[in-house]
Amino acid sequence: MSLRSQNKVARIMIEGFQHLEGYLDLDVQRRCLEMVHGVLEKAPLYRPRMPRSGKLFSILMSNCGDLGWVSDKDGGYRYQSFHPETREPWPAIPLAFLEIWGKVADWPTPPEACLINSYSEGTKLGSHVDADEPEKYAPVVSVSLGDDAVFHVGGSNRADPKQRLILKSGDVVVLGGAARRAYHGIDQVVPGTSDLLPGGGRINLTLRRVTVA
Ligand code: MD6
Ligand code: FE
Repeated sequence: MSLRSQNKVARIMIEGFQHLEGYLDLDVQRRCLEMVHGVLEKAPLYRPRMPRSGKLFSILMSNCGDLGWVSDKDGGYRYQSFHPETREPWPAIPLAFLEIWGKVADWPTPPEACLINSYSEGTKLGSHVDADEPEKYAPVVSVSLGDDAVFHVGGSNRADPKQRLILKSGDVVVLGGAARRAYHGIDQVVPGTSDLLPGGGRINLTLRRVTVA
């Protein structure tokens, strides 16, 4: 029996969790990155604030799609149709991202939101459940570009044991089924592990269905 099947290097076993390693080849990753840059020209990255405390996130964010996920001190976590700083409507979701959803989501309607997370060295994303979408059953599809990230995923209670895996550039993760309600986050981004982004760092896209069709 190999080490892997003996559980020394365990595969994540949560119903509805899929880690599609190397799903996007380098050419597609480069095209996706160009499209991200196109979106960010119209909807620049900004640093959101936590609800109530007003504490700044360590990562930068933007969105494309009819709806974008935003957070600030007074309004809290929510979806809205415009950029919180420019007040302009979010740009459309590029076709290439819609195609990824079409291939992996197994869901009849298209995503309405694509959140863009940008990590520089030393930034992380605390453990959370994606729970701000009225549509609770559609999966969330995530695309990783750039440096490796240490991702954790646990159960539906914050204290449940967590499993960790490395997300590499071109990996796609699907959180559907029970995994849709699982706590997850990014512990760290490992510098110098990819040269896709000229200055290093990592970009993650999460595609979501927000409204109940
Ligand atoms: C990230 N990802 O990879 C953060 N959420 O930067 C998420 O928070 C996430 O990977 C829902 C579904 C998949 C994810
Ligand atoms: Fe998430």
